[in-house]
Amino acid sequence: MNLKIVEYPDKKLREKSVKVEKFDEELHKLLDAMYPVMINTNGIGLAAIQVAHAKQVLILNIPDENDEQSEDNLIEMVNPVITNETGETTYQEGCLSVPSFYEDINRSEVVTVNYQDRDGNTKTVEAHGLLSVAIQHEIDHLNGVLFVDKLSYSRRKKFEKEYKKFQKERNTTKK
Ligand code: Y12
Ligand code: CO
Repeated sequence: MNLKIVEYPDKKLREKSVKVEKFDEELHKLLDAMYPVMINTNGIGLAAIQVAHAKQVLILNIPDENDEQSEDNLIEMVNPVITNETGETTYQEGCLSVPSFYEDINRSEVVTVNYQDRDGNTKTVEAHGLLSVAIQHEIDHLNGVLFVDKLSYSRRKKFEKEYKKFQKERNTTKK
């Protein structure tokens, strides 16, 4: 499966992802193909819509205390739903679909998430810290929401201007 990251402002990123009903080989192939895309681009989280598949699927691989990513810590979530959220936190977020931009975003501090694994088994996790923030960021993707949508009017304006400049510069330096 050849997957390519969809980048802002592509309208595909605004699609609402559909609930997964079949936990079959096609789902497994998608999950397997998403992992190298995320790792090879230094990502810690990736939703299926970011590789043009509108399914309620996301993967996360949070670096350990030595700042290393291990496949042992890979979390695959299918049909995730936040069932409880408490507190507030601010984290500087980035997104593989919005390359080169990092912004402080306010989120819930702790979230409880119900989801299914690749075989359809039901799981629950209570997430804190970066895992909590990354889960909220990725679940937003399943609803067509991007972290830049959460910026104030003035920060969003500034972002749009800088992003256009970034895209232009990248296109002129492309071989
Ligand atoms: C805070 C909240 C949520 C997340 C999870 C999703 N974001 C990422 O995994 C972002 C990765 C990222 C990687 C980049 O590096 C490359 O593309 C090589 C990057 O830099 C550039 O685009 C130049 C930007 C974002 C994470 C944190
Ligand atoms: Co993202």
